[in-house]
Amino acid sequence: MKPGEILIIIPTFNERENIVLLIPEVKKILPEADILVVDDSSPDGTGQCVKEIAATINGVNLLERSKKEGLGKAYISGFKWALERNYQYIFEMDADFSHDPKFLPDFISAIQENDLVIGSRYKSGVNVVNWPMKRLLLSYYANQLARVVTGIPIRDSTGGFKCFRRSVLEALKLEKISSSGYFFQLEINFFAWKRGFRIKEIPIIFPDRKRGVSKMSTKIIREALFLLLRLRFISFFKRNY
Ligand SMILES: Nc1nc2c(ncn2[C@@H]2O[C@H](COP(=O)(O)OP(=O)(O)O)[C@@H](O)[C@H]2O)c(=O)[nH]1
Ligand SMILES: [Mg+2]
Repeated sequence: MKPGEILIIIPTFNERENIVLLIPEVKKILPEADILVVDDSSPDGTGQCVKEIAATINGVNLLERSKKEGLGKAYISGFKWALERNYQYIFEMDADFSHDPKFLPDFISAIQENDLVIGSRYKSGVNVVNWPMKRLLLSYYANQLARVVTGIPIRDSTGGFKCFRRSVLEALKLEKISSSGYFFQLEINFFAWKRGFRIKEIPIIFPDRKRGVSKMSTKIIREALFLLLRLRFISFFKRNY
């Protein structure tokens, strides 16, 4: 892959301890990739930290947003940033090491024959390590429900370790994406599936974060239920999404 073709977008909110370790690790495994950290003005100074790293490591960028608006909005501004430039393969990745950079080369091989590659916690059994049982059951059943309700043939629709071909993001009407939380992931997968893009799930192992805190909230769960109903409706009545 040529330099300037791969962009890894990492959304952050209070991830200082993680991001300082993650960026060098990603660069070690995929030196040709550029990185874009989308930070929602984290009070812990994540943004400043990234600026310092960017001064020493090539291809590291920071997109600062003025307030915390959720994962979906952060990604959408990251996607726009990528599309304004020449990137062909655009990744989503969490900052907290639940997404191990060692899997990045697997995505690169799989994207050669596909348009969207999804790192899947539930492709071969359940590959989640150290999550509280309550959290695991919530995630697992939310994904099962998403499959039954929308018909989407994907086992892990809410995960955020993904690689898109540019063409998928170009086709997507970014301003129409309604979810701000994690279910934004399902919304995009649903769209890509409806549009007939080639989607592949590859197995990943997902350990819980060791540093910092999760941003999961009940607001996200509520939003998810509404999204499921809406996608169900679209699945039934509309051919085009
Ligand atoms: N920019 C931005 N990043 C966020 C926001 N919410 C979560 N994140 C980031 O999204 C990634 C996944 O969030 P995390 O809290 O680890 O979710 P969990 O693994 O499902 O508990 C992490 O890198 C977070 O820092 C947000 O509102 N804005
Ligand atoms: Mg996490």
